[in-house]
Amino acid sequence: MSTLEKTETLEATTIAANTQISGSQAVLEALIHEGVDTVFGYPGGAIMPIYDALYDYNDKLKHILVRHEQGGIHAAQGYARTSGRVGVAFATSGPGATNLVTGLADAMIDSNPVVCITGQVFASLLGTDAFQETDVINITTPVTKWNYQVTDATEIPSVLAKAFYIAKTGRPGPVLIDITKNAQLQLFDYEGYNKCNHVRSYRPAPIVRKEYVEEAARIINEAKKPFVLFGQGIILGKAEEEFKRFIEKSGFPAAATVMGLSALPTDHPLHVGMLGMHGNYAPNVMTNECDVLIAIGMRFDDRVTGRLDKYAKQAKIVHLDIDPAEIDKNVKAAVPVWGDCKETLPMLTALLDKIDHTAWLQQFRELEKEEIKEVINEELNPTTDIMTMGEVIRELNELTGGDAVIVTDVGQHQMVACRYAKYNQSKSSVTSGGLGTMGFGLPAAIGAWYGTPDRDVIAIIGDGGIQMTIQELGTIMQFGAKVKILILNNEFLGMVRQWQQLFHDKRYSFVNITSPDFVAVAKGYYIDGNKVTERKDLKSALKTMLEHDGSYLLEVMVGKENNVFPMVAQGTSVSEIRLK
Ligand SMILES: Cc1ncc(C[n+]2csc(CCOP(=O)(O)OP(=O)(O)O)c2C)c(N)n1
Repeated sequence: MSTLEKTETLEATTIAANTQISGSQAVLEALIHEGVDTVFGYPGGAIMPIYDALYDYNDKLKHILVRHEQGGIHAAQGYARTSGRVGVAFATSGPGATNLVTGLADAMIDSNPVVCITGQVFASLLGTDAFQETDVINITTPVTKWNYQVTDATEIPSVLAKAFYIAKTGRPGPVLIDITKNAQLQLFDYEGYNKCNHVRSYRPAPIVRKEYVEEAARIINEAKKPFVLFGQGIILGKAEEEFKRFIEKSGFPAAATVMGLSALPTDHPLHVGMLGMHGNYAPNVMTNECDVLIAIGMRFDDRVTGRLDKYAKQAKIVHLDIDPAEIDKNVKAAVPVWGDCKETLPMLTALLDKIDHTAWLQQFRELEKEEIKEVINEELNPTTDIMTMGEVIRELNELTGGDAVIVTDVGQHQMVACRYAKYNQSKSSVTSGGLGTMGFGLPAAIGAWYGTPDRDVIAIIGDGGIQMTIQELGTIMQFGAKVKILILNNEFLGMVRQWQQLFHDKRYSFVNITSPDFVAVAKGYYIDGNKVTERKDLKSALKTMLEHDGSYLLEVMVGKENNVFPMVAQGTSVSEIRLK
């Protein structure tokens, strides 16, 4: 559609300026102007005027009624992650609003652009402990990029414009707008909607300092052993192509953080694996061998750095990030390249000398062989009858060819999926990286599917995590999201059990978790499913799941006490990574 056609359509579907409308209508008008097509939400007393107005927007806005507000915000996050657009969630005041908090914290730490709209009690009742009154602004201040309470409808258009602008620009993040009921009901003279493109004292895209780029290029050009670490910043900056050109010019080995997965196709010859606690052997070891560490759009999370005082001490660090707060936060940079990597990467690439780093890359490949021999072979092609999570992912790769969106929950299955899943294209990995929120997987997969309904979306979830938000099967049932749910059941809270085994003398304290008949539960929601207990049935069961036209739940029984290796034990250095 051309810009002209788009504008005409927008004019035809939105309310003209100089009309009297309610605050609630103004909210929905703002969403239409911002290009929102899907909202995940749950109604209640304090947001009823907005839901009443929504009744007339049925043809313009899809509203997905989730089964819990946490599900709503995780779905909005999943939507944002696969679509690259802002996810939107509605909730009522009080318990509705507080149910958003985990998702806000998750979106904050993982930089997801999300706008939440909560209803609030009448302004006249604020501070009186009114029914379902909660101070959501104070509760959510540390877990939002911005929040604001509206008590007068005339503010709604400009506040929502600002909300969308702040959520999606710079380092993206969640915004919460709390709207009192009187403001939702209030009629006012609507002056039309103007998108926001500037907020005083907020600099989303810094002016890039050329001298820093030049200094970074000088250091990189002198490097004998350069190593690139890439994070989600590449995806958020829509800089996948710029990144590829950057590493390909001189052949830099590059490793992904969990959040950076899929920014570069997994089988790219310069992709040397995943960083972090359960990442690959070579990138962890080589972090302490390289002479220049080029970190792009990543934040040196403790799961990536391991023991900080032994982290890459020999290397000069070049850190490219859009958020100045990340520079020098955990790891001191020799050169900070503050800016949008879509802009800084081409500047840097232009200054690179063409240097052959094949021999250096080969060192990564040698270490990789060790990991294959010690860990990967047995995980992907086990020699016992007990099924492994790794072989399930291998089979899945073979069937999808790496084209699916892989959403995970949190735990061993997450680390195994992140280690072994293949990704051919960007925005294909959706996981709770920073907060590690169990219960994220199922609702995030629903949102991920709405964000990209033409792709296969596979939610890989543990038997523990699925039970945290299993109610969202109801959302799938009602709205028909085509999500494939793959439960890897080890009959334990596996990741905690692994730690208890390795670091607490195998004192298994409350990690034994029993499960319902998941397939029967799914069938109760009219979702088809199957359970696999033997290897001989695995491939055909996965095939049936993928070929099924609609949502599907497949439970696979895997080894109860299998561990995820390699592992950088907490408090140790990345180069002390254990293979067993
Ligand atoms: C909301 C929440 N509570 C607790 C934890 C701590 N935790 C991390 S992994 C894990 C076990 C997950 O078990 P399961 O879902 O069965 O997955 P598995 O590790 O077995 O693959 C727990 C309890 C968490 N990450 N999130």
